Parts: sequence; C-alpha cells; structure tokens
Amino acid sequence: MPMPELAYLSLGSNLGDRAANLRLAIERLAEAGEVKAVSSLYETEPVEFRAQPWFLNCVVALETGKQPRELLKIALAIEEAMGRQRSREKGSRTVDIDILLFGSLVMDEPGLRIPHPVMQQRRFVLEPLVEIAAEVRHPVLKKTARELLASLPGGQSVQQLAPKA
Ligand code: PH2
Ligand code: MG
Ligand code: MG
Repeated sequence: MPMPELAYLSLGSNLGDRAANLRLAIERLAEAGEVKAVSSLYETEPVEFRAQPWFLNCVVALETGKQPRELLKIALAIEEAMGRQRSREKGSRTVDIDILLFGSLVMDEPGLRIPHPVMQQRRFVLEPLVEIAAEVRHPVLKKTARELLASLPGGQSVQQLAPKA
C-alpha cells in the first residue's frame, strides 16, 4: 500500500432520511480507508441550484491508501448503490460525496479536480471543515480552512445540528 494520505470529503443529502443517508455513506467509506473524524451535521440552504429541498451536509476526514481516482470511484459507487439519480446537475440527491482535499495534492483532470474547485465559496463545506480541521491548508490558495471561512461573504444559511445522542 502506498503511504496513506489524509483526505477530506464533503457529503450532502437532500432526499429521504437525510441523516440516515449520511450515516450509511460514512459507514461505507470504510471501504476506502479509515474514517478519522466526522463533523456535526449541518442543515444548509441549497446554493447554485436553489429550487430544491434543504440539505444536510457534513465533512469527513478519511485516511486512505487509495489513489485519488480509486477513491473517486468508490465514492461514486456508494452514491449509485444508495440510489442516486442524476436527473439534473446539482439537483436533489440521496447522497453526494465530493473530494475536497487529498493531502496537499493538486490535480486537474477531466472529472477530478483536487482541491474541489469551488470549496472556498461554499459555507456548507467550510463550516464543517473548520469544525474538524480548522488549520488544514488549501494547497493552491495557501490559506487554512479557518481563513477561507473568515473571508466568505455572508448569505448562505448553515446551521449546526445538535450532536445525536
Ligand atoms: N451541493 C451542490 C449544489 N448545492 N447546496 C447545499 N446546501 N449543499 C450541497 O451539498 C450542495 C448544494 C452540488 O453538489
Ligand atoms: Mg457536490
Ligand atoms: Mg458530487
């Protein structure tokens, strides 16, 4: 196995039992490595395509020996197994799993850009990321998650939910 890397993933759901969907997806990520941290769940207003139900979002730290392509493949297979339909880009989904960061790797290939190209614009990504990894650094922007969050304009509603007992 190559040296494991610490990857950060953003998960979102806005169909069905959203919390159960996120929990199941996180369990299944064990296939790709060891889950090191999971943020709280956040109730978030849809952005970009706004005419859809509100999301639950969270961020997961995953230690993985997989290559980024393999990790993406596993993420897409989990989405598919959980019944994701791609009827509209950025539309409703049972679960979406996006790679945010993969160590300090920078790559830009069709279908796979790391860091995630718009993570720095998304409060629903940065709030949970800061909760579990405030000092993680964006390898292109050279800013920490905390700094990226601090420079976001207001607007998008993101509410941390109380931890589940
Ligand atoms: N995902 C999108 C587009 N818009 N909005 C919220 N609040 N949460 C998401 O996960 C989300 C979104 C595309 O993947
Ligand atoms: Mg997404
Ligand atoms: Mg996605």
